[in-house]
Amino acid sequence: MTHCILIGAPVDEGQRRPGCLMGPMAYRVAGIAQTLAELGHTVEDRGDVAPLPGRGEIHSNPAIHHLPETIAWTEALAAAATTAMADGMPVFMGGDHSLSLGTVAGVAAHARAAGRPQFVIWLDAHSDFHTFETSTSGNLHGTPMAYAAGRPGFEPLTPFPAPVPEANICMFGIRSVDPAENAALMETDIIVNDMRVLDERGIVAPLREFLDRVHAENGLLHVSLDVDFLDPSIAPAVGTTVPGGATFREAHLVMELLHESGLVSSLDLVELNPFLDDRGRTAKLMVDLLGSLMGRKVFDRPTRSY
Ligand code: HAR
Ligand code: MN
Ligand code: MN
Ligand code: MN
Repeated sequence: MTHCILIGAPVDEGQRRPGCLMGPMAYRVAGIAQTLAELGHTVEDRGDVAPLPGRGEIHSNPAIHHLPETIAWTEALAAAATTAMADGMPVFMGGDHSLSLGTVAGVAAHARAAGRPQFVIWLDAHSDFHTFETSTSGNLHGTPMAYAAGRPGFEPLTPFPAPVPEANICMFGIRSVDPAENAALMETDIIVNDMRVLDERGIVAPLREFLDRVHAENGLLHVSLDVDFLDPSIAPAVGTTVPGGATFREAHLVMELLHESGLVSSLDLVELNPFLDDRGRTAKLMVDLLGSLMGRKVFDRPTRSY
Protein backbone atom coordinates (compact mmCIF):
# COMPACT_ATOMS: atom_id res chain seq x y z
CA MET A 1 0.00 0.00 0.00
CA THR A 2 1.32 3.39 -1.00
CA HIS A 3 0.27 6.84 0.08
CA CYS A 4 -0.29 8.53 -3.29
CA ILE A 5 -0.17 12.31 -3.35
CA LEU A 6 -1.84 13.86 -6.39
CA ILE A 7 -0.43 17.25 -7.31
CA GLY A 8 -1.89 19.22 -10.22
CA ALA A 9 0.63 21.14 -12.33
CA PRO A 10 -1.46 22.98 -14.96
CA VAL A 11 1.61 24.21 -16.85
CA ASP A 12 0.97 25.39 -20.40
CA GLU A 13 3.84 27.81 -20.98
CA GLY A 14 6.52 25.32 -22.05
CA GLN A 15 5.06 24.86 -25.53
CA ARG A 16 2.70 26.62 -27.95
CA ARG A 17 -0.52 24.58 -28.16
CA PRO A 18 -2.85 25.74 -25.43
CA GLY A 19 -4.59 22.98 -23.53
CA CYS A 20 -2.11 21.20 -21.24
CA LEU A 21 -3.39 23.39 -18.41
CA MET A 22 -6.56 21.27 -18.51
CA GLY A 23 -4.55 18.10 -17.87
CA PRO A 24 -4.98 17.86 -14.09
CA MET A 25 -8.75 18.20 -14.35
CA ALA A 26 -8.90 15.60 -17.14
CA TYR A 27 -7.05 13.11 -14.93
CA ARG A 28 -9.47 13.79 -12.10
CA VAL A 29 -12.46 13.36 -14.42
CA ALA A 30 -10.91 10.15 -15.78
CA GLY A 31 -10.95 8.73 -12.24
CA ILE A 32 -7.32 8.85 -11.20
CA ALA A 33 -8.11 8.91 -7.47
CA GLN A 34 -10.66 6.10 -7.68
CA THR A 35 -8.23 3.96 -9.71
CA LEU A 36 -5.59 4.27 -7.00
CA ALA A 37 -8.05 3.71 -4.17
CA GLU A 38 -9.45 0.56 -5.81
CA LEU A 39 -5.92 -0.84 -5.86
CA GLY A 40 -5.76 -0.42 -2.09
CA HIS A 41 -3.70 2.76 -1.94
CA THR A 42 -4.48 5.81 0.12
CA VAL A 43 -4.94 8.95 -1.96
CA GLU A 44 -4.54 12.58 -1.07
CA ASP A 45 -5.26 15.23 -3.72
CA ARG A 46 -3.35 18.37 -2.82
CA GLY A 47 -5.03 20.36 -5.61
CA ASP A 48 -3.16 22.40 -8.18
CA VAL A 49 0.11 24.15 -7.49
CA ALA A 50 -0.14 27.93 -7.91
CA PRO A 51 3.15 29.66 -8.73
CA LEU A 52 4.07 33.14 -7.57
CA PRO A 53 4.05 35.77 -10.34
CA GLY A 54 7.13 35.77 -12.61
CA ARG A 55 9.83 38.35 -11.97
CA GLY A 56 10.48 39.44 -15.57
CA GLU A 57 13.63 37.37 -16.14
CA ILE A 58 15.05 37.57 -19.67
CA HIS A 59 17.44 35.46 -21.74
CA SER A 60 19.79 36.25 -24.60
CA ASN A 61 18.28 33.47 -26.74
CA PRO A 62 15.43 35.35 -28.48
CA ALA A 63 13.49 32.14 -29.17
CA ILE A 64 12.82 31.52 -25.47
CA HIS A 65 9.27 32.37 -24.44
CA HIS A 66 7.50 32.43 -21.07
CA LEU A 67 10.77 32.34 -19.12
CA PRO A 68 9.50 34.17 -16.00
CA GLU A 69 6.44 31.93 -15.81
CA THR A 70 8.59 28.82 -16.24
CA ILE A 71 10.97 29.89 -13.49
CA ALA A 72 8.02 30.54 -11.19
CA TRP A 73 6.56 27.09 -11.93
CA THR A 74 9.95 25.47 -11.40
CA GLU A 75 10.39 27.00 -7.97
CA ALA A 76 6.83 26.23 -6.86
CA LEU A 77 6.89 22.64 -8.13
CA ALA A 78 10.33 21.90 -6.68
CA ALA A 79 9.09 22.98 -3.27
CA ALA A 80 5.89 20.93 -3.61
CA ALA A 81 7.90 17.90 -4.72
CA THR A 82 10.36 17.99 -1.84
CA THR A 83 7.54 18.36 0.67
CA ALA A 84 5.50 15.53 -0.86
CA MET A 85 8.46 13.13 -0.97
CA ALA A 86 8.57 13.20 2.82
CA ASP A 87 4.91 12.15 2.99
CA GLY A 88 4.41 9.56 0.24
CA MET A 89 4.63 9.07 -3.50
CA PRO A 90 3.89 12.25 -5.46
CA VAL A 91 2.05 11.89 -8.78
CA PHE A 92 2.38 15.14 -10.72
CA MET A 93 -0.51 15.63 -13.09
CA GLY A 94 0.63 17.89 -15.94
CA GLY A 95 0.84 20.13 -17.61
CA ASP A 96 3.53 20.22 -20.28
CA HIS A 97 6.95 18.67 -19.73
CA SER A 98 8.58 21.91 -18.56
CA LEU A 99 7.01 21.05 -15.20
CA SER A 100 9.76 18.45 -14.77
CA LEU A 101 12.30 21.25 -14.38
CA GLY A 102 10.73 21.63 -10.96
CA THR A 103 9.57 18.15 -10.03
CA VAL A 104 12.90 16.45 -10.70
CA ALA A 105 14.71 19.26 -8.87
CA GLY A 106 12.47 18.73 -5.86
CA VAL A 107 12.75 14.95 -5.72
CA ALA A 108 16.53 15.04 -6.28
CA ALA A 109 16.91 17.49 -3.40
CA HIS A 110 14.95 15.06 -1.23
CA ALA A 111 17.14 12.15 -2.33
CA ARG A 112 20.30 14.00 -1.47
CA ALA A 113 18.97 14.88 1.97
CA ALA A 114 17.99 11.23 2.46
CA GLY A 115 21.48 10.11 1.40
CA ARG A 116 20.16 7.98 -1.46
CA PRO A 117 21.06 8.16 -5.16
CA GLN A 118 18.41 9.52 -7.52
CA PHE A 119 17.56 7.65 -10.73
CA VAL A 120 15.30 8.85 -13.55
CA ILE A 121 13.39 6.95 -16.25
CA TRP A 122 12.32 9.22 -19.11
CA LEU A 123 9.52 7.70 -21.21
CA ASP A 124 9.26 10.05 -24.18
CA ALA A 125 9.51 10.41 -27.96
CA HIS A 126 11.88 13.31 -27.25
CA SER A 127 15.12 13.53 -25.31
CA ASP A 128 14.26 16.99 -23.89
CA PHE A 129 18.00 17.66 -23.67
CA HIS A 130 18.18 21.28 -24.80
CA THR A 131 19.49 24.07 -22.60
CA PHE A 132 18.07 27.59 -22.68
CA GLU A 133 21.00 28.38 -24.99
CA THR A 134 20.56 25.57 -27.53
CA SER A 135 16.75 25.50 -27.90
CA THR A 136 15.74 26.73 -31.34
CA SER A 137 11.98 26.43 -30.77
CA GLY A 138 12.20 28.28 -27.46
CA ASN A 139 9.72 25.74 -26.06
CA LEU A 140 11.05 24.99 -22.62
CA HIS A 141 9.33 21.59 -22.41
CA GLY A 142 12.32 20.49 -24.49
CA THR A 143 14.82 21.19 -21.69
CA PRO A 144 14.11 19.43 -18.35
CA MET A 145 16.32 16.38 -18.84
CA ALA A 146 19.37 18.57 -19.49
CA TYR A 147 18.62 20.61 -16.37
CA ALA A 148 18.32 17.48 -14.23
CA ALA A 149 21.62 16.18 -15.56
CA GLY A 150 23.28 19.40 -14.40
CA ARG A 151 24.14 20.81 -17.85
CA PRO A 152 25.19 24.46 -17.81
CA GLY A 153 23.13 26.96 -19.78
CA PHE A 154 20.09 27.40 -17.53
CA GLU A 155 20.78 30.85 -16.13
CA PRO A 156 18.84 32.69 -14.75
CA LEU A 157 17.24 29.59 -13.25
CA THR A 158 18.96 28.54 -10.01
CA PRO A 159 21.45 25.73 -10.64
CA PHE A 160 19.94 22.27 -10.34
CA PRO A 161 20.19 21.41 -6.64
CA ALA A 162 21.50 17.85 -6.83
CA PRO A 163 22.29 16.86 -10.44
CA VAL A 164 21.29 13.33 -11.33
CA PRO A 165 24.39 11.33 -12.32
CA GLU A 166 24.31 10.68 -16.07
CA ALA A 167 24.50 6.94 -15.69
CA ASN A 168 21.40 7.10 -13.46
CA ILE A 169 19.30 8.47 -16.32
CA CYS A 170 17.61 6.08 -18.73
CA MET A 171 15.47 7.16 -21.68
CA PHE A 172 12.95 4.93 -23.46
CA GLY A 173 10.99 5.44 -26.66
CA ILE A 174 13.19 8.18 -28.12
CA ARG A 175 12.51 8.96 -31.78
CA SER A 176 12.88 12.74 -32.16
CA VAL A 177 16.21 14.29 -31.22
CA ASP A 178 17.47 17.67 -32.45
CA PRO A 179 21.11 17.92 -33.67
CA ALA A 180 22.26 19.96 -30.65
CA GLU A 181 20.65 17.45 -28.29
CA ASN A 182 22.24 14.55 -30.12
CA ALA A 183 25.70 16.11 -29.93
CA ALA A 184 25.29 16.84 -26.21
CA LEU A 185 23.93 13.37 -25.41
CA MET A 186 26.88 11.75 -27.18
CA GLU A 187 29.14 13.34 -24.56
CA THR A 188 27.24 11.78 -21.65
CA ASP A 189 26.72 8.38 -20.04
CA ILE A 190 22.94 8.76 -20.25
CA ILE A 191 21.33 5.52 -21.44
CA VAL A 192 19.35 6.34 -24.58
CA ASN A 193 17.03 3.49 -25.49
CA ASP A 194 15.73 4.91 -28.74
CA MET A 195 13.18 3.03 -30.81
CA ARG A 196 15.98 1.32 -32.71
CA VAL A 197 17.19 -0.27 -29.47
CA LEU A 198 13.65 -1.25 -28.50
CA ASP A 199 13.01 -2.76 -31.93
CA GLU A 200 16.17 -4.84 -31.66
CA ARG A 201 16.12 -5.82 -27.99
CA GLY A 202 12.54 -5.32 -26.91
CA ILE A 203 11.68 -3.22 -23.90
CA VAL A 204 12.09 -5.77 -21.12
CA ALA A 205 15.84 -6.42 -21.15
CA PRO A 206 16.98 -2.77 -21.15
CA LEU A 207 14.42 -1.89 -18.49
CA ARG A 208 15.42 -4.76 -16.19
CA GLU A 209 19.11 -3.90 -16.59
CA PHE A 210 18.39 -0.41 -15.35
CA LEU A 211 16.03 -1.47 -12.55
CA ASP A 212 18.60 -3.96 -11.30
CA ARG A 213 21.03 -1.08 -10.86
CA VAL A 214 18.49 1.10 -9.05
CA HIS A 215 17.85 -1.82 -6.72
CA ALA A 216 21.53 -2.62 -6.16
CA GLU A 217 22.27 1.00 -5.24
CA ASN A 218 19.16 1.44 -3.06
CA GLY A 219 18.13 4.35 -5.26
CA LEU A 220 15.03 6.46 -5.50
CA LEU A 221 13.38 6.25 -8.91
CA HIS A 222 11.54 9.08 -10.60
CA VAL A 223 9.47 8.15 -13.66
CA SER A 224 8.54 10.85 -16.17
CA LEU A 225 5.85 9.64 -18.57
CA ASP A 226 5.26 11.88 -21.59
CA VAL A 227 2.04 11.09 -23.50
CA ASP A 228 4.04 11.11 -26.75
CA PHE A 229 5.99 8.04 -25.54
CA LEU A 230 2.85 6.26 -26.73
CA ASP A 231 1.98 5.77 -30.37
CA PRO A 232 -0.33 8.56 -31.58
CA SER A 233 -2.85 5.97 -32.76
CA ILE A 234 -3.65 5.12 -29.13
CA ALA A 235 -2.83 8.51 -27.55
CA PRO A 236 -3.85 11.40 -29.80
CA ALA A 237 -4.14 14.08 -27.10
CA VAL A 238 -0.67 15.56 -27.34
CA GLY A 239 0.68 18.55 -29.24
CA THR A 240 3.84 16.83 -30.46
CA THR A 241 2.85 13.48 -31.91
CA VAL A 242 5.63 11.38 -33.41
CA PRO A 243 4.77 8.17 -35.28
CA GLY A 244 6.24 4.85 -34.21
CA GLY A 245 5.71 5.05 -30.47
CA ALA A 246 5.10 2.46 -27.79
CA THR A 247 2.13 0.18 -28.28
CA PHE A 248 -0.64 -0.40 -25.75
CA ARG A 249 0.93 -3.64 -24.58
CA GLU A 250 4.51 -2.32 -24.50
CA ALA A 251 3.39 0.60 -22.37
CA HIS A 252 1.49 -1.60 -19.93
CA LEU A 253 4.42 -4.00 -19.75
CA VAL A 254 6.74 -1.15 -18.78
CA MET A 255 4.32 -0.16 -16.05
CA GLU A 256 3.92 -3.73 -14.82
CA LEU A 257 7.69 -4.19 -14.60
CA LEU A 258 8.03 -0.89 -12.78
CA HIS A 259 5.40 -2.03 -10.30
CA GLU A 260 7.10 -5.38 -9.79
CA SER A 261 10.36 -3.62 -9.02
CA GLY A 262 8.84 -1.77 -6.10
CA LEU A 263 11.29 1.04 -6.80
CA VAL A 264 9.21 3.93 -8.13
CA SER A 265 9.18 6.83 -5.68
CA SER A 266 7.69 9.65 -7.78
CA LEU A 267 5.93 10.11 -11.11
CA ASP A 268 5.18 12.81 -13.70
CA LEU A 269 2.26 12.45 -16.12
CA VAL A 270 2.97 15.09 -18.75
CA GLU A 271 1.94 16.61 -22.06
CA LEU A 272 -1.71 15.52 -22.00
CA ASN A 273 -3.66 18.14 -23.96
CA PRO A 274 -7.34 17.31 -23.32
CA PHE A 275 -8.39 19.83 -25.98
CA LEU A 276 -6.92 17.47 -28.58
CA ASP A 277 -8.39 14.29 -27.10
CA ASP A 278 -10.92 11.94 -28.61
CA ARG A 279 -13.69 11.48 -26.02
CA GLY A 280 -11.18 11.28 -23.17
CA ARG A 281 -9.44 8.18 -24.46
CA THR A 282 -5.90 9.46 -23.91
CA ALA A 283 -6.66 10.63 -20.39
CA LYS A 284 -8.26 7.26 -19.64
CA LEU A 285 -5.29 5.39 -21.10
CA MET A 286 -2.87 7.38 -18.96
CA VAL A 287 -4.94 6.58 -15.86
CA ASP A 288 -5.02 2.89 -16.87
CA LEU A 289 -1.24 2.93 -17.25
CA LEU A 290 -0.98 4.41 -13.78
CA GLY A 291 -3.18 1.53 -12.62
CA SER A 292 -0.66 -0.95 -14.00
CA LEU A 293 2.20 0.98 -12.42
CA MET A 294 0.43 0.78 -9.07
CA GLY A 295 -0.33 -2.91 -9.14
CA ARG A 296 -3.28 -3.75 -11.35
CA LYS A 297 -2.78 -7.16 -12.90
CA VAL A 298 -4.72 -9.09 -15.51
CA PHE A 299 -3.82 -12.33 -13.72
CA ASP A 300 -2.27 -12.66 -10.29
CA ARG A 301 0.76 -14.75 -11.26
CA PRO A 302 3.79 -15.10 -8.99
CA THR A 303 6.10 -12.18 -9.71
CA ARG A 304 9.85 -11.96 -10.05
CA SER A 305 11.29 -10.92 -6.71
CA TYR A 306 13.88 -8.20 -6.46
N1 HAR B 1 13.21 19.08 -29.49
C1 HAR B 1 12.07 19.88 -29.86
C2 HAR B 1 12.16 21.27 -29.29
O1 HAR B 1 12.99 21.54 -28.49
C3 HAR B 1 10.79 19.20 -29.46
C4 HAR B 1 10.61 19.10 -27.98
C5 HAR B 1 9.30 18.48 -27.74
N2 HAR B 1 9.23 18.05 -26.41
C6 HAR B 1 8.12 17.52 -25.93
N3 HAR B 1 8.30 16.90 -24.81
N4 HAR B 1 7.09 17.45 -26.54
O2 HAR B 1 9.01 15.75 -24.90
O3 HAR B 1 11.36 22.09 -29.64
MN1 MN C 1 1.11 31.67 -23.63
MN1 MN D 1 8.87 15.33 -23.04
MN1 MN E 1 7.80 14.32 -25.88
